[in-house]
Amino acid sequence: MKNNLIAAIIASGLNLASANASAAVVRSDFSLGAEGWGTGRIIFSGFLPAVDGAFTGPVDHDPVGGTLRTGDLYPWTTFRSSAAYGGDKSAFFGGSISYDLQDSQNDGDPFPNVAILGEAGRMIFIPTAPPATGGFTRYEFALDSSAGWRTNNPFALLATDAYIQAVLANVQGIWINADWKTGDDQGNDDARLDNVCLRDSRTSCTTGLIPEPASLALFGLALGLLGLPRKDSRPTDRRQP
Ligand SMILES: [Ca+2]
Ligand SMILES: [Ca+2]
Ligand SMILES: [Ca+2]
Repeated sequence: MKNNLIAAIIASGLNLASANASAAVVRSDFSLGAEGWGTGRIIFSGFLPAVDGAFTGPVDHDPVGGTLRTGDLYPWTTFRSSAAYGGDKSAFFGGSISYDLQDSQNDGDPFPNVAILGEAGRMIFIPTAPPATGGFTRYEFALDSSAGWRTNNPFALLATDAYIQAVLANVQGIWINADWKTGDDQGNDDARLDNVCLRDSRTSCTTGLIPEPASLALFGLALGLLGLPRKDSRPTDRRQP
C-alpha cells in the first residue's frame, strides 16, 4: 500500500516537472542562423498600429555578432518571430518576453516596441522610448497587466489580464520594432535583435526550470518515505552532522 502511494507521488511529481519543462521557455540567440525569424510589417489602423499577420519577409543574420539584422524594408519594418513563438502560449501568462534590441537611428519619439497578435485580430503592444543607437538595450516585459500592455482596439486601452490571456491562447506571432527613424531608405535603421526569450513564471532564461516549492515538497515527501526503511540499517558512524 505504501509503495503504491510513493509511486503515485513520484509519478505525479514527474508529470508536473515534465509538463513544466516542455512549456517553460522558448529562446533564440541567433548564434548559427536566423532560427526561423523574418521581418514583418506594421500598418496603421486609424491611429493604432496593426501587424500584418499574413506577411513574413527576409531577414539578415550577422554571423560575427550572432544577431539578427535588418535595414528599413517597409513603411514600418519589424522583426517577426519564428513559428516556435506561435500557438497556445497560455502557460506563459505571468512569465515574460525579453530581448536585446539596437537601432542605429531614431526620431527620439516613443513607438510600439513589441506587439503580440492573438486570434480574431486581438493584439497587445507596448510603446517605449527608442533603444540605444550604439549598443543593445535589454527589454523585459511581464506577460500580464503589470507591464502596461495596450490593446489595438478600440482606443489603445490598457490590456486586462483576461485580454492578455485571450491573446496568449493562440499566438499568431511576435513583432519587435526595427524602424525607429522616419524615412524608408536603406541607409537608416540598421536594427539588430538578440537573445529573445519567452518564459513562464517558473523558468529562468539563463538557468532553465526553477523547481516549484510545491514540487520540491512533494519530492521531499516521496524521498523521505523511500528513505524510512533504510534509515535504521545505515551505519551510525557514517552519519553526517
Ligand atoms: Ca546572439
Ligand atoms: Ca520604414
Ligand atoms: Ca525608417
